[in-house]
Amino acid sequence: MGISVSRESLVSAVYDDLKGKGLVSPEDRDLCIQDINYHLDYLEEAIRNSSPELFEDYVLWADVLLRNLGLPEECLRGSLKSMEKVMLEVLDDETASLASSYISGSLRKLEMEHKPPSYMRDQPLRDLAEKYLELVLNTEAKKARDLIISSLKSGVNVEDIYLHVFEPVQHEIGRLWQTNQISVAHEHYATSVTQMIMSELYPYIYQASERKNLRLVAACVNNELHEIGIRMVSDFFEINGWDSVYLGASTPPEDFRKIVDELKPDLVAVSATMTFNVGHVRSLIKLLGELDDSPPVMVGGYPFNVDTELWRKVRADLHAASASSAVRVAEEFLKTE
Ligand code: B12
Repeated sequence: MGISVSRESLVSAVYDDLKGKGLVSPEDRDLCIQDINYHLDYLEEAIRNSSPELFEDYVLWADVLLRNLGLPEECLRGSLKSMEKVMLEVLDDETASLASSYISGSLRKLEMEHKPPSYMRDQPLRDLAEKYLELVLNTEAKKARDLIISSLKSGVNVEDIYLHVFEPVQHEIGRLWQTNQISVAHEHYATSVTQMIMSELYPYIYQASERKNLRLVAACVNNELHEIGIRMVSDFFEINGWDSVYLGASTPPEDFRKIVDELKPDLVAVSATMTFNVGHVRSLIKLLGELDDSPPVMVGGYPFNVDTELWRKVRADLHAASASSAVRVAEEFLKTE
């Protein structure tokens, strides 16, 4: 179900309500309108997928972000309450009560503890991960690279470096940005160092002894820029004897369809990190389903881990929460097909 009243009139009514309550000043108008639009994008996508979890997760995330930017807690709560009030006034009863239940559910969640914990927890290779994090935060790319290459030479395998160093460090970088402890520049630097080192690891990745004569095409959906997760997934398949064709970030749907039609893979892996891109996953799956001999589609990424039933709702054939389980889940699926 969507929200059918014009977006513009909805947003300006919410803004007027906030102005009336003295929660926004005229000089903050543009920023406030941008935020209301962002809240509505997430609410619409959550409702479209019958997923209150997606909206709750977004609201908790936004609260941490905004409070760490120094905004008073009433800012987000006030916007959500104004959104709820306006929607109850202008939307049809069914949509309004659904939207209202999503918003009030998220307001209740806001009352609970939701400070994001550090990702540098007890895990294998924790010391290595902490050292790597420190080096990338100190802009020491060469030392970070030497650290990873020397641990590989001393016997640590690529999969463990991916799962227990790169993944938690990238997640931790995200948490540090969200809590205003590092800037976008630091995040960009860490990400580019991680990508630079990953591209040096292909001699290890292409070592798989037994080839399985199975082909994967893997990519991010249109508009999705977070590409490291799906690249790891693609590399795990390669390490396990598949031929992986990795396309990267934001892949136009028509081109995705054409390459799948040309290559006839045994499996397609699609990634989305941002909830507002889940609709693109849904339409890509529909498009691929129209091919003769359409291959099974596996999906994954952040929203699919927040709502563990979301993969079924977008009509994917299978889902795995992480690169560590993706190959096993795929091979079991293909065996039973
Ligand atoms: C690096 C980064 C970016 C980079 C990405 C660059 C690149 N080349 O990839 C850039 C700067 C582009 C970026 C942009 C944005 N980002 Co960003 N980003 C990150 C960060 C810090 C790391 C991502 C990463 O590398 N993760 C490491 C990989 C290994 O982990 P993963 O993605 O979770 O993948 C694993 C699983 O999810 C799974 N998986 C993933 N895909 C698939 C697919 C299949 C088929 C399967 C089976 C499994 C699977 O397996 C993977 C490996 O185990 C994250 C933090 C985080 N928690 O991830 C934020 C984060 C995702 N970004 C965030 C935000 C808000 C944004 C922006 C909106 C910021 C802005 N205001 O512009 C934009 C949106 C851009 C867009 N349209 O896509 C938020 C999202 C919050 C939310 N609740 O929605 C996060 C969580 C940061 C935070 N803590 O606040 N970002």
